Amino acid sequence: MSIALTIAGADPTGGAGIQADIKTFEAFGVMGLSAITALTAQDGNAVASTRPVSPAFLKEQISVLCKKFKIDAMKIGMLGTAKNARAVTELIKEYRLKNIVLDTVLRSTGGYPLIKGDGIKAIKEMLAFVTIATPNLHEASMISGIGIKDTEGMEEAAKAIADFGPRYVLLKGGHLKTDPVDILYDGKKFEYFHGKRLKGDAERLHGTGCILSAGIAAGLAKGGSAEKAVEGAREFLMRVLKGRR
Ligand code: PXL
Repeated sequence: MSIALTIAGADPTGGAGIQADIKTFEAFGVMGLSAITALTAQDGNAVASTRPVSPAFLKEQISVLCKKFKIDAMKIGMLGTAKNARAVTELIKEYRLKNIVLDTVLRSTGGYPLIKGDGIKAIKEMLAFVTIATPNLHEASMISGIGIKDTEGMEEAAKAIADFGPRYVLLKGGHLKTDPVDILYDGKKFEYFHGKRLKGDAERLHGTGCILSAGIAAGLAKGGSAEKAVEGAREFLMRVLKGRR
């Protein structure tokens, strides 16, 4: 059985974070390991507060797992603090970890910050070591410094983010005013994944980024290409959303 590790925050509602990632790994038939970056108190609509763990303890959780298991792929989500992000980057180098999906989480849908300190700088430093970064429009703007209104802006921002070193950038256009489209950039060409506008409140859409990035990591763990992993994760996410009210 392939093994995937999620490094992310805990969501008591189970809709996002570690809990959503483990459920996703299971659905893909991949064994799921987890290292918790932070606890959150939330109700699926709004985050009330967060308690990041220390970088030393986060490193210990990951190191213990790396020594025991052969990790085929990993997903990194909410990091809690810039210090935690730097700790994870150090471990990626130390254990030469591969097949890494970085969901560049900066804040919750409701606007609550999910990384304290200079999170953007720490995430930029991590980008050089990841396989696929999956920013949404807001995160892509913050990382690239480019305001994004349309797919042209998305392509420009994807190129700027690719300059930090990830092998692929999947820029998620779910918040576009037009029909949503995700754009996968491999450093040379763009692949468009068209979707339908999803109806629903924040609660229904809570955790969609987590599920997508975990699904991609599961696809990579099983040995699939980045393109196929993105396709598989998008299909899985659509099925999950259809089952939600
Ligand atoms: O979707 C961003 C996110 C990631 N991780 C955790 C979260 C959230 C949003 O609320 O709670 C743990």
